[in-house]
Amino acid sequence: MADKIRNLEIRGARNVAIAAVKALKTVATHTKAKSPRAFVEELLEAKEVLYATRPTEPLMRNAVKWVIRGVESSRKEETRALARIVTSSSCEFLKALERSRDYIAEVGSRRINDGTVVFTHCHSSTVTHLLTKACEGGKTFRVICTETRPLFQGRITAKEMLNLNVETTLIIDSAARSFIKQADIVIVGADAISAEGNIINKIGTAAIAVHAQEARVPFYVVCELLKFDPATLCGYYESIEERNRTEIWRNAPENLVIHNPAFEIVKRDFIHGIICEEGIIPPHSVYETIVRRYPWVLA
Ligand code: RUB
Repeated sequence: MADKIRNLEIRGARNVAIAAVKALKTVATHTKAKSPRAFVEELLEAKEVLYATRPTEPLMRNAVKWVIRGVESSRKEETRALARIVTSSSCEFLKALERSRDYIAEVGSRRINDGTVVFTHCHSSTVTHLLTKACEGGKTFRVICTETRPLFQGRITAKEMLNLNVETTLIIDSAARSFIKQADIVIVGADAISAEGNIINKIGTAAIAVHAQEARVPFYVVCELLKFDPATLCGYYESIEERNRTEIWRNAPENLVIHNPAFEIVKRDFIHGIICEEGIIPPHSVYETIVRRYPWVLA
């Protein structure tokens, strides 16, 4: 599972978190640990392997933390009983994630009306779920999506929209400023939320946010609040994954410096609202919402 996450067979923050939780369930199902202590060590080892797959994935880290926390706080003294806790808290987590995604789609789809032009970037399963919901609600809207170099995740979005019979336009990333004027709303996903209420998403998102502000097009982020990274409270910056240079140019001259960051920060000043499991909230209220709703994330 870790290999699949690392080489992007499984991608997008939500899917990565779901895969990690399923991996812990597999560890629990197949464990040969002879003592509860050995079982917890197996889980902690799995945690390290999963954490090392992609650095900019706090939802995955929070998910793993939630499941392991259930085991560590339990008073059960048999390995089998602890394994059952992993299974039940994994299922609980996945169900809660599903409920959040549905509520986000319900709230966010109210911002789409007949004739709305939606601009998006990359492929976010949360964004496409929202657009699917709007479509199922009988709304006729149009989508503009960027191709999202170097790995073209925008094509996944385009295909999904075409499967829904939504009129879709694909543009190159550098055409964003020219096309943003046609949009009524920008909706993007997120990989991480920081303590200041900034978000981290696919490289290219920040330029789109700037263009949206210049063109006075509202810019919304849709994501579960569990993408919050508690380490940012302690002064750490979210680490930005640097991917292989060959994704940009396979046989590039060796002495050419190539940078390939997968993500970047969008400052909260550009964000009209975060559409999450609490509804639409301003970015600066993220921390209070986490304290109230997910205090264990801060532990
Ligand atoms: C995907 C990406 C998505 C977020 C949100 O990047 O940046 O916008 O992960 O997705 P990559 P979701 O393809 O490098 O993983 O809403 O599905 O969590």
